[in-house]
Amino acid sequence: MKRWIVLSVAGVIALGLASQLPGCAASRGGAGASAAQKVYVKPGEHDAYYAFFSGGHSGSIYVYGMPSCRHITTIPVFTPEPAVGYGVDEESKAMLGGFTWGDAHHPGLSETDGDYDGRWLFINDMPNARIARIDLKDFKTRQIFGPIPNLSAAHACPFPTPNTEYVFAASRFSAPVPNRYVRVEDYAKEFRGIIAGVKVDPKDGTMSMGFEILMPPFNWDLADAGKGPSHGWEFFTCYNSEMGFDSLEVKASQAEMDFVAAVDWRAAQKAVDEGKAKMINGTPVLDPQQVKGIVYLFPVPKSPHGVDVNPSGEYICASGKLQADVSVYSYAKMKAAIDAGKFDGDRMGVPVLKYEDVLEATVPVGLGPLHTQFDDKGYAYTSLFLDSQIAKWKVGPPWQVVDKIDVYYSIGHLMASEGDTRHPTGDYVVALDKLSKDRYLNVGPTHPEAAQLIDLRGPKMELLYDFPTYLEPHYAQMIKADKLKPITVYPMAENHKSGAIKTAEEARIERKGNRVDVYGLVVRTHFTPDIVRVNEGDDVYFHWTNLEQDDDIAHGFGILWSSCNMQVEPGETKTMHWKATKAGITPFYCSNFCSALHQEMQGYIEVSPRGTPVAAVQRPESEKTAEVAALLKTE
Ligand code: RUQ
Ligand code: CUA
Repeated sequence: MKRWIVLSVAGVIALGLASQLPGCAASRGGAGASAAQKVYVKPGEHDAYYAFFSGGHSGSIYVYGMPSCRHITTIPVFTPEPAVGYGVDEESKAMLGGFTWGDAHHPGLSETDGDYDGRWLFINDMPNARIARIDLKDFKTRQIFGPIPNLSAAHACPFPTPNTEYVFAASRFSAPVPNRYVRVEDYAKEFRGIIAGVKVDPKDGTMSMGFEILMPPFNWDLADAGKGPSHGWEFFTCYNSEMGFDSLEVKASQAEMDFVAAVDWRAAQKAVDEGKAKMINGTPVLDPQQVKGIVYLFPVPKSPHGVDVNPSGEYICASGKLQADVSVYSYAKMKAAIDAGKFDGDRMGVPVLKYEDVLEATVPVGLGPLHTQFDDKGYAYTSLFLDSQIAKWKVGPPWQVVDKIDVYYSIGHLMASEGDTRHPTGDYVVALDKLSKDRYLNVGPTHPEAAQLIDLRGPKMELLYDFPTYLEPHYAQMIKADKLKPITVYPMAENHKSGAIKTAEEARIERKGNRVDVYGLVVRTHFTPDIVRVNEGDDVYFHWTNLEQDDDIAHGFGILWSSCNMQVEPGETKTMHWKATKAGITPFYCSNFCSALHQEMQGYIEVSPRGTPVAAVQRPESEKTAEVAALLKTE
């Protein structure tokens, strides 16, 4: 014991000496020390990239800074979030449409000319077949489109096209279209898959229905948009072309080949515009048995998962997840075979191209290839779920693996910096591991997921950093930070909300029958009005406007004994409903720390027994409004 202590003291001294000797850093700390420097962002400085991680079945988006791997914020999308009142105020509650969860898989940044443009982020809710649009000007969810009719879950979604003309959704499950009672045993006859093209308004990002295509009842899995020469096409993988409806883990792995579906979305939209679609549940659906030239299939070995188009748009990479290869297909060859009409029959009206007519190369990457990303030097990076590795390989002859790195553990997606664009930056790739096992302090049976930052700038991939994520990112995207210019306050001049007021004198409480509307202001450190008189049974709508135009001064509005709490950001107006169920006194307060007198920012709702006469219009006392008016002038 004593000897050990002596030795270890000597060791510490030796280490201390080494650290003072120039040039010894590498031998001392090894890769750890230099890796630490590569992720270190000094206090007060900013990261070079934003990374948007899907939150899986948490229904949210997690925002990280890269390379520091710091979690900056969470954007609520498909799930209520009480801290900010998402799903509590009337507008976001309506947007959630009665759902309280989503399963968010694949963030898709908007693109212009095939590069991320920093305008919007789209994200799918797989089970409820919805797509949300987040505005990157304020990092808020602004539209939730769906449930998309006729679609049983949207996994291959949203994968925007190079000018964000479309986002897509394809059914993970098949079901009767339109949905109706049938026997599950009649699967092959009665069930169908759907590929949906959702149009995006180029001005404001508003999504609307473009077209749907009736597909064979396979499980449609993932997608990617063509770019460059292949712009105008969207590619989808599938498994279960065997059309099994039970024990899929066995039945969906029987056939040697499944498929990629290639959709010519311009042709599909044209067919709809020419009236060739059938309306099903208010949605134009194209049937490939009748409408030709909109979709084709080509074979992919063994239940593929990911499909990824390389930056030049020439190659389509799909990996059979039960294989050890990535199959690389040539867009030019696919197009030539289509133009020559070289088909090998069809599946429910969708022409099938021959494997050997479209294949360019197979790359022996390792076991369980799932997804592929790209850099700026002509290399591809494929995640290997079974091997828990990433393989780096050359896009082009001799189509060989040049490097591999271990990840911890069981990688699903991987994402490269600007990795889905025509110009990936080649700086980093992040491994999104499905299992973290022992990598973090034990927090009980539910472990966090693990993400790992890997440096791509040297000749070999280098693991820089591990960081845990909450349940459960699938895909993520990384965009250069300087492409985003988020606002810090909502300009008051642009606030046209119907409940907004802009001066203290306009503050008032109006009654119509049982409905009471409170038009009020929140300003450091006062609610105007701070006394609200209503009757038992009233439906009270609070419209609070935060008149502040200072960075980071948000106020909260929380009502005791209720589920009512929300945040009102500078320049914003939000409306919240509260039911006066019981006579008595109910306090409310500012729930978001805003100033030294934050604790004083409070008020009372006085609820009188049913039938007590209450004024149709109440105004806060004039001396109080004058006080607030004076406060505003000094701002
Ligand atoms: S999927 S790995 Cu949506 Cu690949 Cu999860
Ligand atoms: Cu306003 Cu705290």
